[in-house]
Amino acid sequence: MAPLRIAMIGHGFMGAAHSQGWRVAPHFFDLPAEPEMTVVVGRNAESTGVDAARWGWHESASDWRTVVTRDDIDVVDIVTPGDSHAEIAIAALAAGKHVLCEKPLANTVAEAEAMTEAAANAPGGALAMTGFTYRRVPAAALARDMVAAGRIGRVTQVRASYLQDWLNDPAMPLTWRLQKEIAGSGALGDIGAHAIDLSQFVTGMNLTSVSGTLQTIITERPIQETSAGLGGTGGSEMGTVTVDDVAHIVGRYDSGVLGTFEATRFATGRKNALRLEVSGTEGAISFDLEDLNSLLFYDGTARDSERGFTKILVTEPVHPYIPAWWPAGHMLGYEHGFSHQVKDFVEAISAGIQPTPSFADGLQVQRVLEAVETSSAAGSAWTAV
Ligand code: SOE
Repeated sequence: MAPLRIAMIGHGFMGAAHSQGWRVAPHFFDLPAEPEMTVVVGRNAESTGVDAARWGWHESASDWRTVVTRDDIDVVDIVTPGDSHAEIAIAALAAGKHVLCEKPLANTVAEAEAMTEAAANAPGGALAMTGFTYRRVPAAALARDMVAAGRIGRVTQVRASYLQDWLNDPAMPLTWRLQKEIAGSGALGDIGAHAIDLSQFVTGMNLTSVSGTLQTIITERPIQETSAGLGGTGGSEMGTVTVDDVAHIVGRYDSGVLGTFEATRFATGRKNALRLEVSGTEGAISFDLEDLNSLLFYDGTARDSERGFTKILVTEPVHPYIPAWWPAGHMLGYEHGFSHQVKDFVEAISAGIQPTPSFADGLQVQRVLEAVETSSAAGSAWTAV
């Protein structure tokens, strides 16, 4: 079987998650090519070496520019903060490498456009994909299948939210996710982008205009001294938070349907609740990432006396991705989405077909994010995407 030699650029939280995907997927799915975890790249040689060894990479390096042009690399996987996505992706695509890039695709629409252009003109059939991993949670994929099959009738309303609470603590330091020049935006791009993408994926509709309101709840935070998980520790010196903490959005899809969105990292008690409810003329589906093995389905065509949301345990062999894993009822977790992403990406590359979500799909979400920022700055005026 042909090897597919991977270079991963970045080694934070997402680096760990992507490594898990690359390492595990070939052992559970029959892939048409064999991913080889060739090299992981990070600025700090020592910590990159430690992570490379822990996660199963053959080597580590500190200069991404030399790595993305290496002859023994086929795929570049970008898991850095948003400010370096465009430069790395464009260089890798120009060198004919396939690219998987974390979400949001970039920090600005201009960058995302340049990346999409680079993907369209990449030499040697190089293909690019945006890492909206939650599309690959089996219950989310089932939701899409059910909506596409007409099980809830015509979609009439969408409500989506992505709720976390890790910024509630004022001692949480000023990490890169709180700095606009590195992250692009705050809750909006970090987690709101997932809610927007998932809603469009499940309904098959695209947002065309938005009215948004952004708010920063804690405007000053301790300058970061050590890092751990999403945070770390800060000192006594304070710095300014330059991104939103909360995003509220009303959006209109191309079908005319309205959707509401809330993205926040201040939803006390909510840890990683990406929720999507889609109402239709004949039923509804409801998904919550904090209960990711199940999907709620309301069948409005059932007998009056028997109507109610039914909890489908999405662990049956007939469900998306499940046959590769465990017997029914033996649950999956957060990390399985990354194996599913690898499976779909490798299959598309081997078949020479465009993987989804493409960079063009990532660009479309980027346009929504920018429209929300423009709208918020204009007193929440309705703004075209
Ligand atoms: C932190 O808010 C974070 O890790 C996001 O950056 C990810 O995109 C999301 O999947 C989980 O939460």
